[in-house]
Amino acid sequence: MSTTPKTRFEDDVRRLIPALDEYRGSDLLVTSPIDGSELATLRNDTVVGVTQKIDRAMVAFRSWREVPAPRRGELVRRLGEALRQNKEALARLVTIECGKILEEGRGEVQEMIDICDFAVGLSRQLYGLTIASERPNHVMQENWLPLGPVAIISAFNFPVAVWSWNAALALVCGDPCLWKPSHSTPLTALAVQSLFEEVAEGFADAPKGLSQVVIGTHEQGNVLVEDHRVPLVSATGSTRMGRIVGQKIAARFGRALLELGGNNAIIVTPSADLGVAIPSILFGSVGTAGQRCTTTRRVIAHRSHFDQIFETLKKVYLQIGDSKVGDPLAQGTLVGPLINKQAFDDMQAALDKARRDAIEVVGGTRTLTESGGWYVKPALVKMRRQTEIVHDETFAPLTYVLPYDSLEEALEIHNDVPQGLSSAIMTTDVREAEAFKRFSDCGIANVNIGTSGAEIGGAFGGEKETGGGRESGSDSWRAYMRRQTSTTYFGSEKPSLAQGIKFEL
Ligand code: UN1
Repeated sequence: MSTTPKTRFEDDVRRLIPALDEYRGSDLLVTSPIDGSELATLRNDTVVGVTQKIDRAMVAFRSWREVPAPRRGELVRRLGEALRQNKEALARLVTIECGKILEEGRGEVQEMIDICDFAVGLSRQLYGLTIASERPNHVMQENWLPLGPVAIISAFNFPVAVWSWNAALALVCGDPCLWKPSHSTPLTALAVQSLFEEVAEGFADAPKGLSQVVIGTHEQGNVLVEDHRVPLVSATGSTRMGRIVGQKIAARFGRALLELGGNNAIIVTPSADLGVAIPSILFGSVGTAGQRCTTTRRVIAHRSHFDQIFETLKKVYLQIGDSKVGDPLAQGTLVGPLINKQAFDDMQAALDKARRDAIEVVGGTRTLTESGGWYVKPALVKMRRQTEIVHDETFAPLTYVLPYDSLEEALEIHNDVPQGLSSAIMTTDVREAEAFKRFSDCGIANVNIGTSGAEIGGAFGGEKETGGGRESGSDSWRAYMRRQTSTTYFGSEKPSLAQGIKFEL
């Protein structure tokens, strides 16, 4: 697949990171999952270096919070414009660095543009309340004020979009950003940082250090997590990571916004329109090579069409495995590589466990071994019941198909996993749809729409081990500000006390 492995993507990296040489070092080898070729070797930030970046963010905060919010929005509008102009090149770099197909790379950059547009509007709508006071000549207000530097710890699978959901909101809210990208995808972060810096340089109100990138692993991330000057840490990744980060932040009374694992299911009822259900299951299950937190991992199908649905999916899974797995830059590819060997090993381990109780296993084997990347044929597993392994999130294209007899049972199976991110039901029965929305314990509950591919306008996140955070649309911006209740007395009489208390000399 690759011609000259070491140089194949050099131009793509250079085009978006003109100052690449400044970041070079010998700590962090960055490779492309497409063919294993080296993209760059970077220098990690030192612990002292990260602390200095927090110092800089604190200085930036002092001036940025004084800039009127609509003006802060103007900076984000310009960032959105820069992203529009560089959409194709950045999408390509996303594909090169994390392996998702180019079409999805474009979708990811589009999500960044969308959230910038959203945040620009928001910059004129950071509304507080006026509250009726129980006392004469008093007015009560709720004010929303900038919070401080926000740490954004992001994962490899959405290497740039997740930053933008946080950063676009944080910036209009008056907060500087410190971004610790996944150690697998630091180059896309540096590319976005370069775009940001170019925009910020032409914007007199933007202080130095308004957005900074921290390169490294969990060691560098930990400095952000433990520093009390960082009031909010927004972390996306595994439940394992979230459990550690969440506890550390709680110990210093910081605020954590956690987006952790998912184990998303689609219930397919007898009334489902299969012309709607099957494509939704496919995109949700094998899209992004099963490496979205919203990936469909379980299909819970009514026993009356359990076999039929499995057979229909099996046919398409085999077809995809034979002809649609490959170079994510090539047209026609639907499934790119896994991020690394570990992801492949984890998938094989899950399949080994699943086989013990499975009725049938389709796909799941390695393919394109000569490519230098970890490519797999998507796996479809027909299960008798929801065994222990089905409770785990395996970050790969591995879909379990489970039977159910009554809607009540389907809902029980649905909620009986530790994660609570996304969910869906395929039905043409309004009663089933409404019952599902009320009963699903997930942050996202869709009807006749798959589990992945949420729009930015809604609040994104989930319950239980998914971590409870909400980012992106709706009123998620509130997480990036501090709420203040203020009561003002504007009368000239002796002021009265609340609750009718008399306190006379
Ligand atoms: C993720 O996988 O971390 O809803 C985010 C979706 C995308 C975001 C996924 N908009 O699938």
